[in-house]
Amino acid sequence: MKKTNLSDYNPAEVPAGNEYAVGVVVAEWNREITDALAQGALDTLREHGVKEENIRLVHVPGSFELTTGADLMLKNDKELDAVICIGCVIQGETRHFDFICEAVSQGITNVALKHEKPVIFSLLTTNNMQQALDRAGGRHGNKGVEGAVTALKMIKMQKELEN
Ligand code: DLZ
Repeated sequence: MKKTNLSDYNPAEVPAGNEYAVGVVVAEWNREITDALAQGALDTLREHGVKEENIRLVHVPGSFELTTGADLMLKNDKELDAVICIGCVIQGETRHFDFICEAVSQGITNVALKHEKPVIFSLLTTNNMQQALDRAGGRHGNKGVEGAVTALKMIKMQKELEN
Protein backbone atom coordinates (compact mmCIF):
# COMPACT_ATOMS: atom_id res chain seq x y z
CA MET A 1 0.00 0.00 0.00
CA LYS A 2 1.31 3.44 -0.95
CA LYS A 3 2.04 5.59 2.06
CA THR A 4 0.69 9.11 1.76
CA ASN A 5 3.07 11.95 2.47
CA LEU A 6 0.67 14.15 4.36
CA SER A 7 2.89 17.22 3.95
CA ASP A 8 1.84 17.23 0.27
CA TYR A 9 -1.28 19.18 1.12
CA ASN A 10 -3.34 21.35 -1.18
CA PRO A 11 -2.66 25.00 -0.18
CA ALA A 12 -5.99 26.05 -1.68
CA GLU A 13 -7.78 24.01 1.00
CA VAL A 14 -6.02 25.75 3.90
CA PRO A 15 -7.92 28.63 5.53
CA ALA A 16 -6.34 32.09 5.44
CA GLY A 17 -4.82 32.87 8.82
CA ASN A 18 -4.65 36.66 8.68
CA GLU A 19 -7.19 37.04 11.51
CA TYR A 20 -5.85 34.17 13.61
CA ALA A 21 -3.39 34.07 16.54
CA VAL A 22 -1.45 30.84 17.05
CA GLY A 23 0.86 29.66 19.83
CA VAL A 24 3.71 27.25 19.16
CA VAL A 25 5.30 25.37 22.06
CA VAL A 26 8.50 23.50 21.25
CA ALA A 27 10.34 20.88 23.33
CA GLU A 28 14.12 21.26 23.57
CA TRP A 29 14.84 17.50 23.75
CA ASN A 30 16.06 16.21 20.37
CA ARG A 31 16.38 19.81 19.31
CA GLU A 32 17.79 19.02 15.87
CA ILE A 33 14.40 17.51 15.14
CA THR A 34 12.13 19.89 17.03
CA ASP A 35 13.78 22.98 15.51
CA ALA A 36 13.09 21.58 12.02
CA LEU A 37 9.48 20.82 12.95
CA ALA A 38 9.04 24.30 14.45
CA GLN A 39 10.50 25.91 11.34
CA GLY A 40 8.05 23.96 9.20
CA ALA A 41 5.13 25.06 11.38
CA LEU A 42 6.18 28.72 11.49
CA ASP A 43 6.85 28.91 7.74
CA THR A 44 3.45 27.36 7.03
CA LEU A 45 1.59 29.73 9.36
CA ARG A 46 3.28 32.70 7.66
CA GLU A 47 2.63 31.34 4.16
CA HIS A 48 -1.05 31.16 5.01
CA GLY A 49 -1.27 34.71 6.27
CA VAL A 50 -0.77 34.54 10.03
CA LYS A 51 0.81 37.85 10.98
CA GLU A 52 4.15 37.84 12.78
CA GLU A 53 2.66 39.65 15.78
CA ASN A 54 0.02 36.95 16.05
CA ILE A 55 2.50 34.09 16.38
CA ARG A 56 3.73 33.29 19.93
CA LEU A 57 6.68 30.92 20.30
CA VAL A 58 7.80 29.37 23.59
CA HIS A 59 10.19 26.54 24.46
CA VAL A 60 9.86 23.92 27.18
CA PRO A 61 12.59 21.51 28.37
CA GLY A 62 11.08 18.22 27.14
CA SER A 63 7.96 16.80 25.55
CA PHE A 64 6.51 15.98 28.95
CA GLU A 65 6.25 19.75 29.55
CA LEU A 66 4.36 20.46 26.31
CA THR A 67 1.03 20.08 28.08
CA THR A 68 1.91 22.61 30.78
CA GLY A 69 3.35 24.96 28.16
CA ALA A 70 0.15 24.88 26.11
CA ASP A 71 -2.00 25.29 29.21
CA LEU A 72 -0.03 28.33 30.38
CA MET A 73 -0.12 29.93 26.94
CA LEU A 74 -3.89 29.60 26.67
CA LYS A 75 -4.43 30.70 30.26
CA ASN A 76 -2.35 33.85 29.90
CA ASP A 77 -3.22 34.88 26.35
CA LYS A 78 -6.93 34.88 25.63
CA GLU A 79 -6.29 36.10 22.07
CA LEU A 80 -4.79 32.76 21.05
CA ASP A 81 -6.99 30.68 18.75
CA ALA A 82 -4.89 27.49 18.92
CA VAL A 83 -1.60 26.07 20.16
CA ILE A 84 0.66 23.67 18.28
CA CYS A 85 2.70 21.33 20.49
CA ILE A 86 5.98 20.20 18.95
CA GLY A 87 8.20 17.47 20.35
CA CYS A 88 10.12 14.33 19.54
CA VAL A 89 10.26 11.25 21.75
CA ILE A 90 12.63 8.50 20.65
CA GLN A 91 12.28 4.96 21.98
CA GLY A 92 15.04 4.12 24.44
CA GLU A 93 15.82 1.11 26.59
CA THR A 94 13.48 2.05 29.42
CA ARG A 95 9.74 2.65 29.62
CA HIS A 96 10.23 6.42 29.71
CA PHE A 97 9.00 6.62 26.10
CA ASP A 98 5.65 5.05 26.98
CA PHE A 99 5.06 7.31 29.96
CA ILE A 100 5.91 10.49 28.05
CA CYS A 101 3.80 9.59 24.99
CA GLU A 102 0.82 8.64 27.13
CA ALA A 103 1.12 11.78 29.27
CA VAL A 104 1.44 14.11 26.29
CA SER A 105 -1.40 12.63 24.25
CA GLN A 106 -3.77 12.59 27.23
CA GLY A 107 -2.50 15.96 28.47
CA ILE A 108 -3.02 17.71 25.14
CA THR A 109 -6.55 16.35 24.94
CA ASN A 110 -7.28 17.65 28.43
CA VAL A 111 -5.85 21.12 27.72
CA ALA A 112 -7.90 21.42 24.53
CA LEU A 113 -11.10 20.49 26.34
CA LYS A 114 -10.31 22.74 29.32
CA HIS A 115 -9.72 25.84 27.20
CA GLU A 116 -12.13 24.89 24.40
CA LYS A 117 -9.45 25.66 21.81
CA PRO A 118 -7.63 23.42 19.33
CA VAL A 119 -4.34 22.08 20.73
CA ILE A 120 -2.42 20.26 18.04
CA PHE A 121 -0.37 17.09 18.59
CA SER A 122 2.82 17.53 16.54
CA LEU A 123 4.76 14.98 18.57
CA LEU A 124 7.02 12.51 16.80
CA THR A 125 7.12 9.17 18.60
CA THR A 126 9.72 7.11 16.80
CA ASN A 127 11.87 4.01 17.25
CA ASN A 128 15.06 5.79 16.23
CA MET A 129 16.60 9.05 15.04
CA GLN A 130 16.32 8.14 11.34
CA GLN A 131 12.55 7.80 11.59
CA ALA A 132 12.45 11.21 13.26
CA LEU A 133 14.63 12.80 10.54
CA ASP A 134 12.35 11.26 7.89
CA ARG A 135 9.41 13.16 9.43
CA ALA A 136 11.18 16.45 10.13
CA GLY A 137 11.74 17.54 6.54
CA GLY A 138 12.79 14.14 5.15
CA ARG A 139 11.07 11.54 3.01
CA HIS A 140 7.88 11.51 5.08
CA GLY A 141 7.45 15.28 5.02
CA ASN A 142 7.50 17.63 7.98
CA LYS A 143 4.99 17.01 10.75
CA GLY A 144 5.35 20.63 11.85
CA VAL A 145 3.91 21.73 8.51
CA GLU A 146 1.02 19.33 9.04
CA GLY A 147 0.51 20.67 12.56
CA ALA A 148 0.18 24.22 11.23
CA VAL A 149 -2.28 23.18 8.52
CA THR A 150 -4.30 21.29 11.13
CA ALA A 151 -4.34 24.31 13.44
CA LEU A 152 -5.65 26.62 10.70
CA LYS A 153 -8.35 24.14 9.69
CA MET A 154 -9.45 23.62 13.29
CA ILE A 155 -9.57 27.35 14.05
CA LYS A 156 -11.76 27.90 11.00
CA MET A 157 -14.03 25.05 12.01
CA GLN A 158 -14.40 26.42 15.53
CA LYS A 159 -15.19 29.94 14.32
CA GLU A 160 -17.79 28.63 11.88
CA LEU A 161 -19.48 26.56 14.58
CA GLU A 162 -19.55 29.44 17.04
CA ASN A 163 -20.95 32.03 14.62
C1 DLZ B 1 13.79 12.24 30.14
C2 DLZ B 1 13.47 12.24 28.70
C3 DLZ B 1 13.82 11.14 27.89
C4 DLZ B 1 14.51 9.92 28.43
N1 DLZ B 1 13.58 11.13 26.57
C5 DLZ B 1 12.97 12.22 26.01
C6 DLZ B 1 12.68 12.24 24.63
O1 DLZ B 1 13.02 11.35 23.84
N2 DLZ B 1 12.06 13.35 24.13
C7 DLZ B 1 11.67 14.39 24.93
O2 DLZ B 1 11.08 15.36 24.41
N3 DLZ B 1 11.94 14.38 26.23
C8 DLZ B 1 12.58 13.35 26.80
N4 DLZ B 1 12.85 13.34 28.14
C9 DLZ B 1 12.54 14.55 28.93
C10 DLZ B 1 11.08 14.61 29.44
O3 DLZ B 1 10.20 14.98 28.39
C11 DLZ B 1 10.94 15.67 30.58
O4 DLZ B 1 11.49 16.89 30.14
C12 DLZ B 1 11.66 15.24 31.85
O5 DLZ B 1 11.23 13.97 32.26
C13 DLZ B 1 11.40 16.27 32.98
O6 DLZ B 1 10.00 16.32 33.31
